[in-house]
Amino acid sequence: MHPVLSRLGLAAELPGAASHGDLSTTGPLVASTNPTTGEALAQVRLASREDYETVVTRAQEAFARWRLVPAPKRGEIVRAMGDALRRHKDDLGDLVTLEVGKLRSEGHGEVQEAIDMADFAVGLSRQLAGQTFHSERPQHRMYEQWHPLGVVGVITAFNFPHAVWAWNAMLALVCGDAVIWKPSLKAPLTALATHRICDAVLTEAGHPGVLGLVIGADDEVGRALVDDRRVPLISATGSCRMGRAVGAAVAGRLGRSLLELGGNNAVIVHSDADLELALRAVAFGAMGTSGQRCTTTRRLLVHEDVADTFLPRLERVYRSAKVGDPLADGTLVGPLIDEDAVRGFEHAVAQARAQGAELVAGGSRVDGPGHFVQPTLLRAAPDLPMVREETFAPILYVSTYRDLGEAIAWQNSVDQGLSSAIFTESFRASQRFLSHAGSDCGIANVNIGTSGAEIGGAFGGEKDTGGGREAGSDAWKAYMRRQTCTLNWGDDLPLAQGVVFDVGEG
Ligand code: UN1
Repeated sequence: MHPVLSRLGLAAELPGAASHGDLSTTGPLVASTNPTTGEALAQVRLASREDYETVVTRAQEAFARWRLVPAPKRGEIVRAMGDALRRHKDDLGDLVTLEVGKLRSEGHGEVQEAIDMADFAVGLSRQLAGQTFHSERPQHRMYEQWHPLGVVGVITAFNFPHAVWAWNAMLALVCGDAVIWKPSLKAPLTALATHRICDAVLTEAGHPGVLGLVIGADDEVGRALVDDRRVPLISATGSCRMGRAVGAAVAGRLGRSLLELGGNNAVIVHSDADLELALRAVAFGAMGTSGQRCTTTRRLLVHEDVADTFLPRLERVYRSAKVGDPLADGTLVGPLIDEDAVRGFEHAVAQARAQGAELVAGGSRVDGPGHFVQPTLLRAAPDLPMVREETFAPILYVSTYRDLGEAIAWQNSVDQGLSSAIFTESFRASQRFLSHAGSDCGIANVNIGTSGAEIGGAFGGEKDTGGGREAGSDAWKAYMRRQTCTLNWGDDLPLAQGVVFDVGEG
């Protein structure tokens, strides 16, 4: 067994559900494999429908007590959680790399993102503030307050197997909610290790069961969670297809969903761009995490005037980028998550070429163990059907433009609306991009790439990206219920809107 797993207390065979301590689960065994080598890291016995029931029952009981803890005290426990993550940062970061294949610095960056979320949530625990309003009625007062919501379901994808849970869980915890996590079956070990570290802190503080984990099949455990009226909020990160199904199911029971789905993000390199910055940002955005971020740069729109300078440089970067072991120094492109992802890559490249795209660099899988592909650059008309699709792989479609209005329209022409960026030195161009008639995405950057957002702002996007906002800003409001309170301290009962309703008593 890999030493990182032993250091994190993980065994070769693990139960796929946990709340206070692990449960002995009853589903089939699945292996978690290292995408770099194709070797199994450990096996997890999946949670069944009944195991889910145990976790949700415990979560409900735990919520009833947890919501009574003052929010700043909940914040202190979240602070201890952040400290526990700090202590395990190296091992957890390496585990992320082992299990999903992102570069070591990105694996460690993910744990840092969770620590940042904990810090953010600690501050927030003293700021869960509502507004007060002036009543139209004399001697009346109106205000709103925010109460804990209940048990929150968090569904996460393989590509951010640690941080995205933290975006949700750290907020939900200071808001007074219990959390049930259903992680991707492609990254169960990271979920187990993360859960155990954070659950130990809560349990020691006297709150077992506030955090629950169910690792199980989508059509069994996922379905049960999404359909469960005891879970008022489902926060789901993943594909647009998944989000459509989850959103419809949760809406069907009039629950609340927070969706963070696919992106088809573009970078515009304008005629006056700092090409050095643009080059580095496009390379990281498009090749980083092997193109498996929802924020990955998938489309590049380059102004005609700089295309002949910029594109050959980009091509050289693509040809020289080192593909290989994500734990090794110097690697820029690690593996895709599995064989299905490699097939998706091959299909996309073949389809784009059949539709008229021209291959500039890459285009093939890399032979050998593991699921490696070459970072791939294609010249393609911006309206090709394949360019409009999100393929979770390092494929970048490049087009040129003459007019900025046309580039912004192309950037907005896809179904998704997550992240966008422009590289320009021009005040006018950047302001046009950021204006209400500019980018239609949830994230719009100037001289910064599409990926790698900080946690301080709200994260999410429009259209098929699902409309949810997670992490910073006021994203916490999704995890609470708002109550409007009107108080009468006078000795009369005036009605709003001047309505008169005089009753007599006989
Ligand atoms: C995702 O891919 O689901 O902005 C999230 C970024 C990261 C989060 C990506 N902080 O690229």
